[in-house]
Amino acid sequence: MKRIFSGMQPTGNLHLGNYLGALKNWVKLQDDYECFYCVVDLHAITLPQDPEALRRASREVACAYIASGIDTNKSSLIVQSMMPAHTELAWILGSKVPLGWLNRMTQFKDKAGKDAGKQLLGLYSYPVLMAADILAYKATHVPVGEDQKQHVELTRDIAIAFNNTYGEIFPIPEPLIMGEATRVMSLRDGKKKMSKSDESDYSRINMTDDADTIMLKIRKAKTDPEPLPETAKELESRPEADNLITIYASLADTTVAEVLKSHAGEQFSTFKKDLADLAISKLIPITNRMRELMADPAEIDAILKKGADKANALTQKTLREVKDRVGFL
Ligand code: AQP
Repeated sequence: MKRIFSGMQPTGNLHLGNYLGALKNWVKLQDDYECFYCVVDLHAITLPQDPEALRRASREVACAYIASGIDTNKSSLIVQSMMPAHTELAWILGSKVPLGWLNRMTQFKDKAGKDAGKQLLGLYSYPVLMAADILAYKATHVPVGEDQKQHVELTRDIAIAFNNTYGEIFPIPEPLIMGEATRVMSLRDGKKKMSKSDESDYSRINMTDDADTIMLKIRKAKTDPEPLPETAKELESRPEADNLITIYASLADTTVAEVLKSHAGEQFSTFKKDLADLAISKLIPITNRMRELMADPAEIDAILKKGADKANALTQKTLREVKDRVGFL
């Protein structure tokens, strides 16, 4: 059986990168896989969070999943902290992870900056918890954006190490990196990933932005003075132009080559107008649905409880198996 696990952190507003790099693909996978889509709140607290804001953001992420097309009759919506097996398994797996493996993780290096020694243990051991998230479900596939590929590769190494020591328990999960927009870049700097934690709100399109804000942010997005080229090759040295065209292709469910076929030679002022119209037509219905869902937190909590019941049954079974192999009473 093919099973999916993936998640997003409730660390602020979800943005177009989360949507195009992950969420949009999750929706497509629902018919072919058994899917568990998680709000990873334990990961969120590896950086400081206000408790009330965290609670609200956790429900908001769940609403974004549903509003984007996750069908709760097909897929399970879950919140990481409601399944104790995630953290218990993380501890057990941690006993198989050499520090050298964690030292290679670029996300920690990026987030810790020059002051790694002052960072908290949770941020450093984040990838081990992510491995436990995936392996507790015996997931076979993990749809992620390009930025999370390294963590899924580490999960594979941990699963192999564990299986080698204790016998075959875990399938070796495959990363699924799908679509044109595997790494959406900041609207202010085409070399930087679009991210929730970027100080500038103009660097990203939030899934809660209204139509005027989307229009303004795209109009202000950094570009260069050249018109749209004829081939993708010519975009290699133009990161901002490349980013906007890739976003267009992904939103329109087409390819960069197709976008260039119909827009080559156009000035960016014209193209940005088309892009804004397209983004608004795709995102605003999701934003409106999110708002409706957020008005009924009891309904969201009931959906998350149903997901947790199913996920707890499955992950406790994995955990029991692991504990038996390790030799716990
Ligand atoms: N810019 C992006 N392009 C494509 N995919 C992206 N993802 C995130 N940013 C981009 C994908 O979204 C999923 C959930 O990510 P996350 O919210 O758990 O964590 P993150 O990758 O740390 O997201 P941010 O926005 O960069 O958060 P901060 O600023 O808090 O670190 C993942 O599948 C990820 O690949």
